[in-house]
Amino acid sequence: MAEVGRLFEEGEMFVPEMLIAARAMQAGMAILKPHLAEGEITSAGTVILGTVAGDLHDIGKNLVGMMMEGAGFEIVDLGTDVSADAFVEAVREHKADIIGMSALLTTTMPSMTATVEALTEAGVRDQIKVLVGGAPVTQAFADEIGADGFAPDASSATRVAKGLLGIS
Ligand code: B12
Repeated sequence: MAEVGRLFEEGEMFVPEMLIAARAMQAGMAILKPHLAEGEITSAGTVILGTVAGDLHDIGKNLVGMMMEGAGFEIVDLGTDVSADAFVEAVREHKADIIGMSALLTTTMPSMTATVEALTEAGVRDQIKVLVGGAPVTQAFADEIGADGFAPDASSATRVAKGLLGIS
């Protein structure tokens, strides 16, 4: 999947090919997982993923989840139209390391701001890294709302997530 990500970033592979590769990887993981669980292999970390309130786009988010899973992360996918409260609830319920928020509409980007504020109000902001992405989202916007990271695509999302947790 790392190679697929590299080829995607270089413009040699496209979204459908990435989806096919991710699906093949998931099928392989389903076979390997029970054996990996028996061994000493530990998870890279837990990521809560969701498309923010008011937004139903999930193709990019799902791709991010698949790539991260391929890199060894545990994914808790909250789906689409996820409220700030639901993100806060999930942080409390799962011992997660990262929240990954996706927004595809300029009109739903403020839901990211609201979620970061809700995390702070709930007193859990310090426990978790916030990663944002989606076509209209930029590094400048991520900085503005106090997110810890931004990535423009699924392969760099995995790299940034690892960086946030200090994994090379
Ligand atoms: C497919 C699609 C839909 C589908 C969604 C199906 C689904 N299950 O997702 C449907 C038909 C439902 C839809 C509906 C609407 N859509 Co629409 N849709 C698109 C479309 C064509 C493709 C989006 C997509 O999947 N791209 C492919 C994925 C792989 O790319 P991606 O999402 O950007 O994700 C990558 C990165 O952004 C990043 N990433 C994504 N999430 C995350 C999260 C994290 C944490 C990180 C680190 C990275 C990351 O990594 C991903 C993989 O590399 C875009 C146009 C376009 N060309 O982008 C319009 C688009 C996003 N839609 C648009 C609009 C306006 C709408 C509607 C409002 C239309 C309407 N009037 O009803 C509704 C809104 C519904 C809602 N409330 O959400 C506009 C948004 C305009 C704007 N600036 O806000 C767009 C840009 C079309 C346009 N040019 O007008 N849409």
